Amino acid sequence: MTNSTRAGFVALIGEPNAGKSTLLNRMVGAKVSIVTHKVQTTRARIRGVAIEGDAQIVFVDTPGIFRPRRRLDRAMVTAAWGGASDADIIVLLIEAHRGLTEGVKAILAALKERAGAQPVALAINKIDKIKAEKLLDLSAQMNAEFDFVKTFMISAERGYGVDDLREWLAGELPEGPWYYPEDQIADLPMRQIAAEITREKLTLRLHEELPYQLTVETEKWEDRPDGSTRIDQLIYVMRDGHKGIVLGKGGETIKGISTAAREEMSEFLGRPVHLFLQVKVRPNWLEEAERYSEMGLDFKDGD
Ligand SMILES: Nc1nc2c(ncn2[C@@H]2O[C@H](COP(=O)(O)OP(=O)(O)OP(=O)(O)O)[C@@H](O)[C@H]2O)c(=O)[nH]1
Ligand SMILES: [Mg+2]
Repeated sequence: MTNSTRAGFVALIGEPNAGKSTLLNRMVGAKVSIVTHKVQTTRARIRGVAIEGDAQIVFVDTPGIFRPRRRLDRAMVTAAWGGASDADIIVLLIEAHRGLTEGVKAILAALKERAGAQPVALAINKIDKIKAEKLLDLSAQMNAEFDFVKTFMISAERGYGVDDLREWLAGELPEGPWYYPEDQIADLPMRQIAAEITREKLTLRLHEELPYQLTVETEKWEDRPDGSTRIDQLIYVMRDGHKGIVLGKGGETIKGISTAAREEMSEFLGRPVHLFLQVKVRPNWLEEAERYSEMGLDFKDGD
């Protein structure tokens, strides 16, 4: 055999909202990780698979890295660093218009401590938001702070520079057999993807702290003989008042959320979906180990 394949893991790390999930979805060519304009959207590690020539690149989307306060925050940040340590290559995403923030500095300091573990590339994202001449200054400033193996200027949303990044990553990965079958694009269980879709719609429609105080779990999944799927999900909130807000006047809010989520699930699955959402008040869900395992997080990481 003269044909040799390459395969490996690329961790996308960065501050919340940097565009990691947007980039993962673009690389994979499908929406496997939810995206919102709010910080701390992604809660666990999500793998998406891209193929570039003879290379299989497994992108690992991670929660944003920030100063954690709650147990959930700590578990998320630990999951992000765990994603980095398992990877062959790390890509640090920063936002072009925000530049070298305090949060980015903190991440660079942590990267320096584990220096040499893996090569780290820099992706300056959201270049559609700033003028080209400013980008060169930012790139120089970043490279003075850390020894990046390579710097890319991209727009994950518009697709600029993304092909270059993917081609470069493919060439850097070690030779070896592919990790996943050719047609697999994600390794998240369907029921978890479905829960994430609903959480995205909740996060988009609810305000302030509420999105951070709820979680969604898929309770039941039934593929019916008529070709449709029935999905039952629970939305855990912390207070009665929150339940009222999620439901909305006459159930209007939850109805809108349910419709949006159902449509996206149908599209993803390629079959009609009947979605049943139930809101449950669970004051202490943030301290329940089972909630974390459902999210794909380790409860003990929050200690
Ligand atoms: N203008 C612009 N917006 C972008 C770009 N990439 C991502 N965004 C937007 O930035 C916001 C955050 O994107 P996400 O992909 O959810 O960011 P993230 O890094 O995964 O965020 P967390 O999961 O919270 O850590 C969304 O509103 C995206 O649409 C880009 O290249 N240009
Ligand atoms: Mg994300």
